[in-house]
This record gives sequence, C-alpha cells and structure tokens, in this order.
Amino acid sequence: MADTAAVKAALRTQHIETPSWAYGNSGTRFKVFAQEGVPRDAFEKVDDAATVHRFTGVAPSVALHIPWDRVDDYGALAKHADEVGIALGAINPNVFQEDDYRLGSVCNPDEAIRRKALDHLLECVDIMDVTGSKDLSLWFADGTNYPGQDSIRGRQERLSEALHRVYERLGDNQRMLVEYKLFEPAFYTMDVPDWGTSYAHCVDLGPKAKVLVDTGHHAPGTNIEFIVAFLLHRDRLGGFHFNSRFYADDDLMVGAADPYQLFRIMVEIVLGGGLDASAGVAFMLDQCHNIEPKIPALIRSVLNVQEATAKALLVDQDALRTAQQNGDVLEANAALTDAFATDVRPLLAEVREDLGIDPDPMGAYRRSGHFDKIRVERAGGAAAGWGA
Ligand code: PSV
Ligand code: MN
Repeated sequence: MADTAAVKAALRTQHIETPSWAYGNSGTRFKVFAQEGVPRDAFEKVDDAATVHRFTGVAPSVALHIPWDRVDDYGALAKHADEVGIALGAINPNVFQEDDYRLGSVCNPDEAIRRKALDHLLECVDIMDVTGSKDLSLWFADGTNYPGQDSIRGRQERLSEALHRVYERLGDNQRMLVEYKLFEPAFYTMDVPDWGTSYAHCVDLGPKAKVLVDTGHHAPGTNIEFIVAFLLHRDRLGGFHFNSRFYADDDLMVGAADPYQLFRIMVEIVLGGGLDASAGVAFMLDQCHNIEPKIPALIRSVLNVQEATAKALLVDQDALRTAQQNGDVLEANAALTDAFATDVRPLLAEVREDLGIDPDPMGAYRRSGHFDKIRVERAGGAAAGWGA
C-alpha cells in the first residue's frame, strides 16, 4: 500500500508550469476565434498564470515565448511575476515565424539566416539571465518538404553547430531542452523528428542538454511511456510539454484524449524517481484553447496532470515488484489498473486544503467572478495572440 502522507507530500510539491501563449487568442489555419478577457500583453499573461496558480496551488511559474512576450524590461516582468506570486519559467525562442525562416532557421542553407537564428537563441539566454529562468526550450520548425530539397546530413551538421554555440553560452544553472516533433510544419523531413535525434544531440552536447517530450509530437500508437522511462533512466529527460491529441499536434487539454496514457507516463515518472526535485523534470503544459475559455481550461489541465500523478503515486510498488519477480503478468498489470481506477479526487481535495486553497478549483474559479472582472477590464486594446 502506498503511504498516503508521502503521496500527499509529493502532490503538494509537484509544480506544473503553464505557457504564456495558452492565455492568448489562438486557432487553426482556418480561424482564430477571439475571446473576451484575453490578455493584451506579457504582464497580463503573467496575471492569468498567477490566477491559475491561485486556484490550483501547484502552478507557480509561467513559460515565455519570445518574441510573443517581448518586453522592454524583463527585470520588470520578473518583478511583476513575483508581486503576483509566481516566477518566470522556461524561455522558448521563436525561430519559425519570420519570412527568413522559409527554409529553416539554424539548419537553413543560408549562413546569414543561420546566424540570425543563432543570435536570437543567444538573446534568449541573455533574457534568462535577467528573468532567472533555468530552461531554454528549443523547438525547431526546420525540415524539408521534398526529397532532394536539401542535404539531410548537412542540416544535421548545421543543427549541431548551432546547438554547440548555445550550449557554450549557458550559465552554470541553466539548461537547454531539445524538443522533437515528427512532422509539421515540414512534411518530408523534420531536422529533429524524434527523441533519438534529440537524445543523440544532447549526449554530444553534455549534461546540461536534455530531451523535451511534447506529448503531442509522436506518431499515433507511439509508446510515450517507454520513451519517458528510457530518458529518465539515462538522466536525459528534461521535461514535458503536456497536451493531448486525437490526430496530430492537436494541443488539446492534457488528459482529455487519453487519461490512461497520461497515467502510464506518470507511472514511469514515479517509478524512475522523476518527481524528486533532483531529477530536474520540468512539468510544463503546451496547449492552445481555441474554443474553450482559457483560464478554466488551464486549471482543468493542471488538475488532470495532478490526478494522473496521484494515481501513479498510489500504485502499490511492493505488489508490483513481487508480481513482476514472480512473472505474474495479471497481478503486475492489476497493480497499475487498480491505481488507475481509484477516485483520487477526495485525496486531492485534502491536498488543496493543506495548501490553503479551495478543494474545488473549477467551481471556485467559476464562483469568483474573476472572468467578469477581466472581461470588463480588458475590453479595450489588442488581445494577444500568435505573433502578437
Ligand atoms: C511546436 O508545435 C510546439 O510544440 C513548440 O513547443 C512551440 O514552442 C509551441 O508548440 C508553440 O505553440
Ligand atoms: Mn511543445
């Protein structure tokens, strides 16, 4: 039996980082549906992240995307975050939204464009120095659409060169997380299509380079928990971009499509010691709320990660090990399915009471009147969105 006090303690300390871009307007290539009360700048996005933290108690940082969150004074933004009770988290450079990047960024055949992209990555490390951010989250839209378009090997060499330059610039307490994605926007080759490519580059670079697993970036049917277990075992799991998908990179709320997959991932995290702060696994969300209200969607997402974590912590590890040792397939499997079938909501309500917050975050947010307040306060001005 899992020790309830230890389970609750672990749940109180697990931190889930929300992404600034999830608070702004977003959509598909068909339509962006504007919503009311959407933040108009990085400061208001930080305010919204602080609201999610206030109602969940476990989301004390917000990731930034540059230049979407560009401000004149990052020190002032960090101070603002501190004043509203959170911290600035991972910095995500953006080397995919300019005309220059049509053929890629750090892998582009044009040396001047590669230099421009590298300068932006280095600028983002400068920003980390000011914000106190620990992680640089690197995702490259680089790739090709047609066989023969460019040299696959040449692009790997250019990628490696840029990654080394960034790695050399990192401070002692800074890391780089290398995210992979199977396809999109490139459709023939992506330059970092899978965890193996990311892992190989990280191993070349050194211990401050880790793999970032975005749960929406795999082929259907991929066993993500295997990847998680492998990377954690090799001390190369930097963290997650959680979201869920039905078809491609849907960026839906984590745990919405397949809560059992999320549970299986969290089981590997728990069994591999990934919840300990020393493991350095960053639990971040990377989502877009195109049709649902954003702050409650992020609250719901944080709760979904917590529920999966709570169930994973409830796995009877002694029973699991004994069954595995005895080759008892059904009992071993039952150790997982029993935990998954547990209703952890009462346990999480107690955790929230321990944290001094309302045990029902969704209801508390609804009752708070916060949405009506921001709807009025933010009636004027341009709402933030992709590219804003
Ligand atoms: C790319 O699809 C990605 O997952 C990267 O993490 C980007 O930074 C983010 O989405 C942008 O929404
Ligand atoms: Mn991502």
